[in-house]
Amino acid sequence: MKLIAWCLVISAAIVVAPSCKKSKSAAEGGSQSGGRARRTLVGVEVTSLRIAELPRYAPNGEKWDSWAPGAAEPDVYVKMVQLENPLFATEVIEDYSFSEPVVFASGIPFTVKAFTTDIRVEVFDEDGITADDNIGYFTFNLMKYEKKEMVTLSRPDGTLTLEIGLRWMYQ
Ligand SMILES: [Ca+2]
Ligand SMILES: [Ca+2]
Repeated sequence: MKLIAWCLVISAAIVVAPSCKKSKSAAEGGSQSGGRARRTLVGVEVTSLRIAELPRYAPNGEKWDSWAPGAAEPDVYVKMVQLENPLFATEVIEDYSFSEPVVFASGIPFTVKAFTTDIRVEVFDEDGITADDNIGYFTFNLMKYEKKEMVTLSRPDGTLTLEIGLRWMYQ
């Protein structure tokens, strides 16, 4: 009985061995032919830009344009800067009413090519006569958000929140 059992094991091993070898070489071949270069990130498209929260009052407690009777609300725009070079600027939304989020459309979408470089995003109230009021800013790096569709930048106290929609472009 023992001898027969061994024979069975050996013959099974002979049957299995070539098939093992075959499947292994097939797997190797598969990894070679399927070894296309990994997709490389070539750019990040900003697909949307909006301000969900904006402080109603300047640091002095007054409205942003308290000097302008009848038009005391801010004239909002956003600038993006990389290494002190302008990357993008939105249109100005005049006398923002605070009734709904600020949604920018002009020039959007646009592509960020230097996506590993920090971006400073600044929110302003345009004034014209005097220097524009800097409402607030954030510095961030896109690579911290890789593959995410939205970056939300928010002050700890929640008074200023920016939402930036993203599309990741691979080649
Ligand atoms: Ca102002
Ligand atoms: Ca203004």
